[in-house]
Amino acid sequence: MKKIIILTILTGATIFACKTASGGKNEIVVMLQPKSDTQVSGSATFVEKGGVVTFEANMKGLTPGEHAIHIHEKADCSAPDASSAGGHWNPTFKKHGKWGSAEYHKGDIGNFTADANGNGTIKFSTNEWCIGCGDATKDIIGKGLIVHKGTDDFTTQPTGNAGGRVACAGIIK
Ligand SMILES: [Cu+2]
Ligand SMILES: [Zn+2]
Repeated sequence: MKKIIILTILTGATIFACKTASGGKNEIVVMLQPKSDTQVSGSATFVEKGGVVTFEANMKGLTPGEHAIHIHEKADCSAPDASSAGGHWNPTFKKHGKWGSAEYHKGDIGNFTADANGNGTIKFSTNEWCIGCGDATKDIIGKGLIVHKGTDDFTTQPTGNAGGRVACAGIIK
């Protein structure tokens, strides 16, 4: 019995070592669920490599045109209007704005365009996020990904006046 337990521990340690050795790549995939009586759905992938997180989202069921997408404070998508996800994720206590400008929230990804068929995609990379590093100013785990009905004007505080929440995903492993 004792031998079996030791073997299990050793095997677990080996698996962990292999995972760490494979270039330190860290990945999470989340599914966007429709909110506010819409048909918006999709998936998003976050991949961390070499201190940079690359985010890509693919969505369908949108109204054609520009839509805002942000990371919000909580991974809670339970409310029909996704209000349960809270406000924009803002661990550094900045004003809402356009990413890369003087002030912006860590969740201010920005806008993307949905085509005439309602399909949209966005890709974004940053070294200001991490996946599970535990640094509260960088860690996206436990936050919520929100797609909006409208466009972020990058000016209105603290929301960008992006309108209702049409899709939501909890960023949880
Ligand atoms: Cu938002
Ligand atoms: Zn914001």
